[in-house]
Amino acid sequence: MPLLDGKLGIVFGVANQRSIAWAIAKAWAREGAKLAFTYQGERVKETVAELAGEFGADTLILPCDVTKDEEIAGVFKTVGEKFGKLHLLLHSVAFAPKTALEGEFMNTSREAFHIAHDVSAYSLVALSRAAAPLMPDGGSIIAMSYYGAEKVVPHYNVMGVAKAALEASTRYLAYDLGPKKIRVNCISAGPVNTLAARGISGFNEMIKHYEVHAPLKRNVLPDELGATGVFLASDGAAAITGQVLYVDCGYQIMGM
Ligand code: 0WE
Repeated sequence: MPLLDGKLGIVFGVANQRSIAWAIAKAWAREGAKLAFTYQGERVKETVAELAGEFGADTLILPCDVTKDEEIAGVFKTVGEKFGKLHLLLHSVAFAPKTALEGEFMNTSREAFHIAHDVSAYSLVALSRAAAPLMPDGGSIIAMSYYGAEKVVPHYNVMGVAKAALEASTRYLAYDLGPKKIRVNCISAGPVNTLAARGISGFNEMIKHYEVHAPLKRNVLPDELGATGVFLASDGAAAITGQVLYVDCGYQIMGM
């Protein structure tokens, strides 16, 4: 029996085939979940439609800029009408202005700080609040994080601060939603070569650094993040909430 048979889910953050959100969505679908997708901006609409079309021509695909309350309300109104309820939500959305990921953290502008936190952290709070009424049977909410939330990773800068806010938000949401049997967890992934990683100077060096220093001597594969996504969504993780799971080939345990 598939692990997510009959589960209804929504996935935020597919941009293309390499997206972590896509790897987790594929794994969820393979285990029997029925999924809706959102996309950010007309530029990726076509790509998401082509990918999500793999699950049938009737797959729900909705626009959502997570900084717009009306768009979030629209998404959950439509999902309520088409699905009736929801069990799974994946948050795989982050953005900071490019200039804030270069140079010194100290020089982060008020505007860049605001944008990074609005898109990458507050959005989890807004999406969870909107999803909860559609999860009367309980549910599993998963957000993607990164090690830069807890230790300094040069140039990750304001994204590290926003991921720290995301992880803390995960804990407070887990407390609020626990009585409703809704679990909220983060997957802290090692570096993955996605669109979000492209153009980040030194990214290839970071990949090599993990191969040398992570206990498993390699980098995490998208399919492995998919498998962790399935686990956290499944009853195997029924007693796990408010946690940050490191899926990073062990890198996070190292002191040197
Ligand atoms: O969370 C991320 C990246 C998120 C991200 C990426 C971009 C690139 C394009 C957020 N905002 C933007 N804005 C853009 O204009 N990661 C975990 C990947 C990542 O990004 C880094 C990393 C790693 C790892 C940036 C600097 C240093 C390391």
